[in-house]
Amino acid sequence: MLGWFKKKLSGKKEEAAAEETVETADRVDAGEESAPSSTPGTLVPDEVAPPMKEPAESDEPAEAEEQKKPQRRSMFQRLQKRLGKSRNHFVHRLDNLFRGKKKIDQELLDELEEILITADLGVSTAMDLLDAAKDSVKRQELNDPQALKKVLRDKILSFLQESNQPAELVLPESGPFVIMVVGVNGVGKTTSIGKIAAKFARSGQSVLLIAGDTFRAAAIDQLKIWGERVDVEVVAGPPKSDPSSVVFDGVAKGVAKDYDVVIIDTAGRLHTSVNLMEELKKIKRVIGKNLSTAPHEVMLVVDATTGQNAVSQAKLFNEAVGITGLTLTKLDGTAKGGIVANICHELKIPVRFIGIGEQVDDLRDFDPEEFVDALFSVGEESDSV
Ligand SMILES: Nc1nc2c(ncn2[C@@H]2O[C@H](COP(=O)(O)OP(=O)(O)O)[C@@H](O)[C@H]2O)c(=O)[nH]1
Ligand SMILES: [Mg+2]
Repeated sequence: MLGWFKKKLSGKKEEAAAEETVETADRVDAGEESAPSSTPGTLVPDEVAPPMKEPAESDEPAEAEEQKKPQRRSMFQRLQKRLGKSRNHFVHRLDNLFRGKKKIDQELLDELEEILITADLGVSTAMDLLDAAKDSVKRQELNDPQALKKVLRDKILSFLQESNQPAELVLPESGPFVIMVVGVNGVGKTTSIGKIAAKFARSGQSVLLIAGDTFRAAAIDQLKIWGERVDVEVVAGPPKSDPSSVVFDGVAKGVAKDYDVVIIDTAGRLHTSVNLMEELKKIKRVIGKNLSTAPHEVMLVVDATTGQNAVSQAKLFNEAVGITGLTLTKLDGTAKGGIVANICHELKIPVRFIGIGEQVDDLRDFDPEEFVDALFSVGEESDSV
């Protein structure tokens, strides 16, 4: 686990929030399991919760350990299910390749190469994986094709882990934690902001949202609707107003009223537009005027269904505003789950969250191990069905 904002949680909010609200969020698990559960070190608990305004039912707090397991398991299965398409596409093809094969020969390696290259891992990541597989074979570690699957799993995991850095490294000593959210239109910025706000709010943090996407009235309204839904405040200006001045006012309010977390939505016209990048740079500078250390996180949201395009977006936004964390959305609707490995391997930017649906609880803390397990166990599950 990334332990997102652990430090902040263990600070002033410790008593009020840490124990009680982590439990609150966890124990109301959309009816799948009623067991209380919490993930140590995670401020933004990743368990399913009901619609925000519903009061949490009381619960016995701490027979947790035993009861956690089934709940974790159900969360894992949910992730597994949502990643279904990716699993079918990639891991399933691996399973088909390995099934019935007794030895690793050139033909198998050629087919493996084709699967990896077409799995949206990107050519260089696919080649690195293939090299790892060939190396293991050469070193006589392997003779059984199934063992090759494990080599691939472990290598993908190492790609995901190498970019994994806790966000608490950049947490401010005092004042709000400011997240600037960027990304092209339609990737899921506003939706993800709503979901992230819900996570913080459930953890007892005060959250302020800023509607920095001022180009369309609908974009402002959409953020306001999320604000109401998850019960957090939204600062917005009139449509077409200067985004920098809305952001300036919003951050000023966040500092003056001592919010814990401030999340800024921005416009996302095509990344090929020079103006957008210039505008984002300006917004970033303006954020720092009221709080010199901010933004503490520049989060890029990318849509996993766009495959390699997500990687080129990440490169462009990174050059313009310096991306410190990623949210990868729509992993529920794509066979391109391999893109996660590619992004981590090529860009070395940590993935903070993954979106696996449109609802408020469809955003998960990204956990490399859990992700790889969900991806790779898909094949196993479909075998047994
Ligand atoms: N299936 C799915 N849809 C998502 C996810 N995240 C966002 N969306 C949908 O993507 C569409 C665009 O989202 P929006 O937040 O408006 O994107 P923005 O233009 O970047 O702010 C909306 O219909 C969202 O409901 C996700 O993880 N899975
Ligand atoms: Mg939006």
